[in-house]
Amino acid sequence: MNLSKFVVAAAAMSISVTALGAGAHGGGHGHSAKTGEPGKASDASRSITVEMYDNYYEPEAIDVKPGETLRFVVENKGSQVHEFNIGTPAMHEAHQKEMMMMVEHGVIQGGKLNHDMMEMDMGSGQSMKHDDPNSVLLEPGQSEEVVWTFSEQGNIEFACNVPGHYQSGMYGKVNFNLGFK
Ligand SMILES: [Cu+2]
Repeated sequence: MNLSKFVVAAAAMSISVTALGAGAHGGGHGHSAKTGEPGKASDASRSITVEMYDNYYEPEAIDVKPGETLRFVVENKGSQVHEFNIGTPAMHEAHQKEMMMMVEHGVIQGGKLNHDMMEMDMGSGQSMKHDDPNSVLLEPGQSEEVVWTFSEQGNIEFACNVPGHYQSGMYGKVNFNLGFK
């Protein structure tokens, strides 16, 4: 293989690895230090119901004590597929590109998820499964739980990264509040 072919192949490969890795975005990525880590329901100090609509959350913000474990009961009350994802703004931005790919591949179709497509092997064991512990992706009417142990501080938002939703305001602030009980 001559050099220019190699460069093209390498470039193509790095794009697909990024994109597919994104689709599977197998948990962690070492982001956990910034936002926290998956928690155990038995450690949760509170349970918070988060309702998702088109395109906003109720409540619009959450107060947490530094290091607190919360159990979120996430309900999609909208007519579109929505996500509840705990992360930094930069993580959400990166995840929006992955979700765009899920739309382009027909994994997310407005108010429906193509579960067969999500399971499909995209090569090298990668799939478009959406199974990170810091997020749930729900069809209208679905409800799922997320248990998360928050870090001590940080710039953290819960957000929906379905294309266009974050931009139309579907995110909320996690406020670290020492005095919060
Ligand atoms: Cu949404």
